[in-house]
Amino acid sequence: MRAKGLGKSEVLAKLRQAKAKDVCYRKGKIFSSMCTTPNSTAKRARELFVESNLGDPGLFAGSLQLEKEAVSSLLELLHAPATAAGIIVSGGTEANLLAIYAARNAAKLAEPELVVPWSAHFSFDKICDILRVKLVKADLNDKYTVDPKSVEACINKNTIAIVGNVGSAELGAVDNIGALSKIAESHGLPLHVDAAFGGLVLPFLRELGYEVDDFDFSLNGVQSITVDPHKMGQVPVPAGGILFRNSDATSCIRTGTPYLTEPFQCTFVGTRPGASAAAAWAAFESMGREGFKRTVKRCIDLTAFLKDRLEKSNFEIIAKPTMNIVAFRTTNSKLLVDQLRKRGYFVSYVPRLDAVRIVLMPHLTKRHLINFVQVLGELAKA
Ligand code: 0PR
Repeated sequence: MRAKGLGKSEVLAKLRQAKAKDVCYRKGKIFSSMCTTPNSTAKRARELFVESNLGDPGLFAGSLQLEKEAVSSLLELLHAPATAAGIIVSGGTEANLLAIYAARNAAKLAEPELVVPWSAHFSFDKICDILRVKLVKADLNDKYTVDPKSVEACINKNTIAIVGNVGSAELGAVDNIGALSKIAESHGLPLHVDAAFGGLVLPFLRELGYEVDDFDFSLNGVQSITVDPHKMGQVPVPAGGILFRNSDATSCIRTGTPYLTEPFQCTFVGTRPGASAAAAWAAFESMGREGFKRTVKRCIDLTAFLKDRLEKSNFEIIAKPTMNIVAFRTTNSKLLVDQLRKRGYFVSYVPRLDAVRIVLMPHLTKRHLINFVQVLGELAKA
């Protein structure tokens, strides 16, 4: 650290220099991220609540109120009963961690196992390592959704919970949560739904008239849901969400905090930003269902446009997109991703599918896609 501090303007100049090296969503070259340009009101909320620490909520009653209200909006959207509860956390990883932590502690088994789809997000690898739970991966069918028969075959006396995807990270694939819910109920197991991405897409797709099967608390086996405001909620990072059907579930993940303003915490982290809750609240209030519907429609229309262009260029689409993620294959997908990167484009290479993944987030426009497809065409010819 320097001995004598710099003036504010010098510090800001250095910050601007560093910021100039970051890629900006608005430039329309980030096709690999599930995050996006934040909602402007949510950004302002973040600034206003920058001091707030919900790790010690007795000091920040206003922030706590906003967290409760933001959680209520998510619970209502996902058809939770009155017994439900939730927390705004740091992201999908912490949300999934808390769900599995609660399931593991409730089950009290010596050799716990968790059944997840083969397509589960890599956060479950971390979670099972931390919690010392054996990770068991169920097979997928030809639509890249989990095969319920395989899930059932993976269940044994050590199983603590099963997980379903509502928007797999790689393809946006939606598992048959109805079938998983029945399996969970028949085995007396909790079903955790990872809707980190899809939880703020599917409810609006349904309102737009798309056929969407039940995937949330309307199914009795669903005991917890991850749904992240910092993905399709357009809330600044970090803002994740974990929802429990029954607030009793949080009693399994309580840690005593004897000298703080509240007697216990249920989160993995201690000090945590009230600004995340305030920003989520502000995004939900300022966009409302209408705003979300508009955003989702735009992203879905962009997805259909891109899929059509990719097909016309003879790329192999991996699975019919269910939401705003499309993946395709070409003779050398990895090389294509590297070449795009040299042209300033960020797309994901998914090794286990040997595919290129594109996430159509709200920061993208049709003009960006037209430019992108043109570059793809040039690379294909070269
Ligand atoms: N569950 C699902 C289904 C996810 O897609 C993700 C992250 C998580 C859980 C974990 O969430 P957090 O990263 O919030 O803890 N999905 C993105 C991915 O892995 C995360 C991401 C976002 C990656 C922006 C890159 C990026 O630029 O693709």
